[in-house]
Amino acid sequence: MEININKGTLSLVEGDITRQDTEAIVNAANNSLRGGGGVDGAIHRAGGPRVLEECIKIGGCGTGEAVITTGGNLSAKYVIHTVGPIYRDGLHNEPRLLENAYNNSLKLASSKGIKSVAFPSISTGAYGYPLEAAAGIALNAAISYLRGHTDIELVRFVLFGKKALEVYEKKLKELVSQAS
Ligand code: AR6
Repeated sequence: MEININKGTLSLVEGDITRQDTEAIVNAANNSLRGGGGVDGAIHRAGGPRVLEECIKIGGCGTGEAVITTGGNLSAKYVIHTVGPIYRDGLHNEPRLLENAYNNSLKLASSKGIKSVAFPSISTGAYGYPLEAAAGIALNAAISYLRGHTDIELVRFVLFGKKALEVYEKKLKELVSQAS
């Protein structure tokens, strides 16, 4: 599914974040930036040691913040590493922190002149954020960014599995119909 917003495109695809040809891909990292499982493991495996070396030099990343490295052996030129919140009960600032992770990643991409960014569904794996709620926050952040800025031309969400894609598609349809 793909929609145009202002001068940009918001697209939803099923797939593997490491295979994306966007200028930047976003990693669902942890505070240490030393790698892990899920998206983080896949990105470091595909990106190679250079990505980890740069992460170690940076030293760490706060929850909701974002940092950038090169893409190493990936097709993407850059990896933006962001840290989503660990979900407890939704009452510990998790929505705001998740929103910050998307917004700070987009701001960082913009500051580097990056025109296309692919995101995974941050916090919805090991960090346990309920998928539907996370989809709403992720999509709202991307929609707001594209409405307010024209520098980033493509924001793509890369969902792991058909079910996750369907949840995002349903949420995007709801958000678009509310807006019109
Ligand atoms: N491409 C796209 N999406 C993926 C891929 C992939 N290759 N692999 C998994 N997903 P997670 P988190 C989906 O756990 O919840 C790591 O250990 C997955 O189905 O990668 O933010 C870090 O080091 C899920 O929907 O990230 C942290 O410690 C989503 O990506 C912690 O996990 C995110 O799942 C971060 O947890």
